[in-house]
Amino acid sequence: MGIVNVTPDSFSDGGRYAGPDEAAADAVRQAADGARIVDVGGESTRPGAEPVPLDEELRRVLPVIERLAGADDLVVSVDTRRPEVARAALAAGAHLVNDVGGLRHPEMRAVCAEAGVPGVVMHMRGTPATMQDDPRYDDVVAEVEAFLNERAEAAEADGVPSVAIDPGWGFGKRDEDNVALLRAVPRFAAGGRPVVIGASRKGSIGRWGGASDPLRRDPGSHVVHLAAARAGAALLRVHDVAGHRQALAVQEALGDVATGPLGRDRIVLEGLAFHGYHGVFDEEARFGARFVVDVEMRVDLPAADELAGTVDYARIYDLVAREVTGTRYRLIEALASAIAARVLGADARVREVTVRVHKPHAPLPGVVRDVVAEVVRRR
Ligand code: HH2
Repeated sequence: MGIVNVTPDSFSDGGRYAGPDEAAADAVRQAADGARIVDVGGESTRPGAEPVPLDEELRRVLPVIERLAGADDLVVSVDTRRPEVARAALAAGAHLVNDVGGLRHPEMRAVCAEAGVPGVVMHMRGTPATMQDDPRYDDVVAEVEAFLNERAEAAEADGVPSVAIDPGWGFGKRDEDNVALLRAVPRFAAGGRPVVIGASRKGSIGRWGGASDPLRRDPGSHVVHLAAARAGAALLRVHDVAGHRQALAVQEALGDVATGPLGRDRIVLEGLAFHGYHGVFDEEARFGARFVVDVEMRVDLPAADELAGTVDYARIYDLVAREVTGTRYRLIEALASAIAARVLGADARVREVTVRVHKPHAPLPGVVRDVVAEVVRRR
């Protein structure tokens, strides 16, 4: 997700564009660099920022979104806390709403539900004006997780078709809170909702990396976002799209040289069979079919003969069973990746997991022995 801040005062790139033509052209360039989504925002939410008037926010974002409407292969997101802005942006051609307010406003949820578009729920402590005034948590991961689950469930109950969750890097967080939340990405992803991380050029990176100028924080942003991707984040909100694309591609090419040892040993559960209701057709939702799952985990197995020291495969079986029978997915690859996220979230000792979902009775017009989707996810 590339960032298009149409603001005079964003912390790293405020005042970047002379007008909407330049902002729209930059969005198209970011898409060419590999962004799948461009996030257009008209209000800075940096620490200490005051809200901008509604008509000013509209005046900033709408001309850019109008210019992007209909562009091929470009998903446009609007970064706003206001239902009025979200509604106008969707009418102008935006496809998704990114709300740093966490879709707390009922009207915001109604706007997404009526338009049938997904929303991003982000966690923030307080408001941008006050959020960095000595934030403290008893257990930051548990508190953020409870908030995200509650807000996402409320949005889904109100008819928002899909919800991504974002722990809100730097939004009322100390440096150590950001680290704890990054470590917890597999736990957030295990809930099945796509996880967003947006650390790009933010203060922690400047402090750790000795870079007071936000424009010099891209290398540190790459490091945070590579870790987030390895942990299972589905979306990275970034300024430097080309740089992130390159860093992700190199990480992929290096395999375990980049990610650390995978674990010498394997635990494999093979041929777990269930009746599930996955598929794109209505009949599949109604009658269901047989799905078979294999899970292969890379771990370092202990020498001692103790269950507590190893991955309990009965627990893994239970979570696969719950995912296959409890939730309906249209795609078996989505089911496979949800299972992989759950496995990584269930046990920190699993370094990598391969999940195969077989759909031997896939509705196809000829004789087929099997259809399989395989995903590999690494911590
Ligand atoms: N961060 C910012 C704005 N919107 N949305 C999500 N989902 N996650 C984030 O971490 C996030 C966000 C703040 O960054 P930026 O847009 O670069 O700066 P500013 O708020 O000053 O415009």
